[in-house]
Amino acid sequence: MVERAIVEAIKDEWKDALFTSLGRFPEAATPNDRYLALAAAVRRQLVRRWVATSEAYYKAKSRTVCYLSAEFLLGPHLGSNLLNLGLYEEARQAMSELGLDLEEILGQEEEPGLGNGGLGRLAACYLDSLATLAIPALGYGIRYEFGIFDQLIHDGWQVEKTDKWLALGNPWEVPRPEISFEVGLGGRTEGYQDERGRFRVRWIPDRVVRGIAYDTPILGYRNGTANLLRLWKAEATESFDFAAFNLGDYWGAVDQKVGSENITKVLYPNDELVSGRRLRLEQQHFFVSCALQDMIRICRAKDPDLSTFHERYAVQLNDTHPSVAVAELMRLLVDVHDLGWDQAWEITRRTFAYTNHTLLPEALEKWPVDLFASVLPRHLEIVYEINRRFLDDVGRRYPGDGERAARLSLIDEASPRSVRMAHLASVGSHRVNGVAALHTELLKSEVLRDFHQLWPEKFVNVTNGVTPRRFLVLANPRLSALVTEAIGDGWPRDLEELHRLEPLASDASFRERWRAAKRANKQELADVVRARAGVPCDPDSLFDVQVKRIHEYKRQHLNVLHVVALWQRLRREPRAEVPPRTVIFGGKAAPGYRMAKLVIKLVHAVGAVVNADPLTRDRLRVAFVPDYNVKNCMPVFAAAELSEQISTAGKEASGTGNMKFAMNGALTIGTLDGANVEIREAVGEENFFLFGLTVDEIPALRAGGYRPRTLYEQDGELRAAVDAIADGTFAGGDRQLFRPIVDSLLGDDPWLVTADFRSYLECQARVAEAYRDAERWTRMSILNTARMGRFSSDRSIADYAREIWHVEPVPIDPEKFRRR
Ligand code: F58
Repeated sequence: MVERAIVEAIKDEWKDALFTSLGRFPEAATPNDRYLALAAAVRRQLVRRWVATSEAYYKAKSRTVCYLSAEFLLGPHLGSNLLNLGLYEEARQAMSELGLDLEEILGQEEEPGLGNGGLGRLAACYLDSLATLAIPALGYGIRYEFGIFDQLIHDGWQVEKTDKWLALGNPWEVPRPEISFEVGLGGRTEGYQDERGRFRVRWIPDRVVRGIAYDTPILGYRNGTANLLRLWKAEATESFDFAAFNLGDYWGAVDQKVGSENITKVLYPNDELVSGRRLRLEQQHFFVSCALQDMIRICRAKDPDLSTFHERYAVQLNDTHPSVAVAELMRLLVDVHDLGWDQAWEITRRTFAYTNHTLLPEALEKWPVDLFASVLPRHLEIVYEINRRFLDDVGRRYPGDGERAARLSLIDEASPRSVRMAHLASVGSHRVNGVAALHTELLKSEVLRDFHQLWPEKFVNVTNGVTPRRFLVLANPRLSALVTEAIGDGWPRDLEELHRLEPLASDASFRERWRAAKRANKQELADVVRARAGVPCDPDSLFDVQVKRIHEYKRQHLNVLHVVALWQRLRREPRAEVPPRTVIFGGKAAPGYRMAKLVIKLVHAVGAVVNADPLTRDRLRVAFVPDYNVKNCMPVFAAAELSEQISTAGKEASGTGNMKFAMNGALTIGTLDGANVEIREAVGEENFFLFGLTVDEIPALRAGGYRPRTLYEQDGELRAAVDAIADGTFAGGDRQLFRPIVDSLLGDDPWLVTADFRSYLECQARVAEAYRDAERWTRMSILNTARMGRFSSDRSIADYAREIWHVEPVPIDPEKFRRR
């Protein structure tokens, strides 16, 4: 039911904004003006909640969660703000009465792509849930001028284009030039005696940059809460260095300004590879220092005494990227605010908690000591002092065990010596968590084993979750409407209510409607695929989807091998009873990751041949949808029927795409990896397609002298598929192009693609068999959605709040934010 008065108000506010803030009359408005005008109307409602929330938090004196993350992959704001305000339908109506189309206006928004993938998107889901659970919280991060690159495809190859998300203005942020802090870089330290005769250290940086706060309100779901995401932009302390300017060195003067602003220019586009770049360390220190100085400012505004800092703040480190915070808080407390080391250390440890997101060794951050010293000389001294005290404790616990001490040390002594950021984060935090049950177990038994032996009580698991508001309500309006009709409208805030759909899985007419919703979604995606990938596809075929960053451990190439094998089988056995399939890929490759880029090329190359084959084109299609991002993923989750979660066991920390698919009623084909394990438990093993080696089986395989070539020789289908890739079938006869992929499959096979091929192929056959029975498939699909309630990020945040942060909600009085 749309409320008439609200529709009128939105229309008035839209016209008013168009006129007063944009200086346009409706007929002259560009698409961007129309979007900005609606955003302005929505913003008024947002601000009302924002003020009510700040006031409530100010009075409540409750503990505040600070989520420190180098990435927040937010996605477009307008749609989710309308949804959270409960104004979506009213806005649609208002726009339509103005002769405009809401969906078109929503499409105009450039998303803030301030993250690479799962980790950044998780941070965004957590902000959504923190606000929805009315938990006082601030997100702190970096306002990158250029976010994750846009992906273009030229001749099957990825080409990167800079993401100019700010070019047309950003109506959601509020610059706060009065909230700004200086951040030092480089230079040296010196000792001195303070007025009380104590030895102190001061840092004399050789560069100082200024961080300016930019605030974006983050709404809770229809509860009046608006928390804050505070992103920092780097500026020069003085626009011009006047000394240099006056000496006639104009370039020198401007250079310094440009150098400072570079710090927040661009997001590093690597997903799992960490490269030790100076600018990246500067970025990390920059935002962390601004955030901590900001917390101290707020804390001291009420009470100059910092001894209860940890009672006022719970600071979560989203991976090690912000972990220099451990040293920076020590520096601020000891050097600047004059606390003793022991007291400062107690506060620091009780403030921080650390989330690990990876098991891949190449993704564990380590900074060469020389580089660290040249950017953060004082912090290095502090790290050494933390380490000295820590290793003393270790020595007392394990006398004479030098090897253990070397393994635990914050410093890796292997050349070049480096600072192990995961160790700094673990020592400086009171809790360390993994992001899925299996991942946490592997952290305890492998990556952080020695720390777990030292402090078993420090380790907890918090399985990831995703926000159902964006990934179900907004992404899949058809299914959402059906669910609401069946079980009422409480489920977006309490996703466990989806369980009430279970009995409906055996209701034939409900199944029929469920299928109809999915079918309409598939038609919509088919249109997108045709428009954006140039591939027509049959909406009645099985939509088999793998979208995520392109990475060898995620094994898109295993999926491609199946496509090739299926194609060859269809050619061999034209009468084979297998349902038609459309295999859809999407995802970005890190610009420097050659293998990943080659996999993208391979998908296109196989697609070009398969889609053109008159013998098979009605039964198999392959498409790569370019520029996968938060905006583009929505129709994909809504339409998918089969979700590919096929990483090598033990490599995917959790995965969150797996959750988005299953919530939307896709069935998963997956390995026992990351959160797949828990998803399978939740939805029931009979509703999940499992294949592949398990974490426990892999060492035995390797120890037994695993030879991929033997499998290749013995398995005819594997051989034929690999041969086709090798012999130029998909490369116009070129045998060199895909050689690196073939060599990897038959050489070391580091990701066990060859090893898992047979099991995957058989599992895909079971998928095909199940799909032929539409009623059975639909039943499984409904049960998947019904049982995914625990993968809401609301549950994850409730876990963090209870087990790690010890924070309580501060709900907002509805009287304070009602319209008008
Ligand atoms: C991802 N990590 C994990 N890292 O791979 C995924 O399993 C998990 O579900 C997700 O985190 C959330 O916990 C990830 O996305 C990055 O993108 C980093 C960016 C900065 C450089 C290092 C990797």
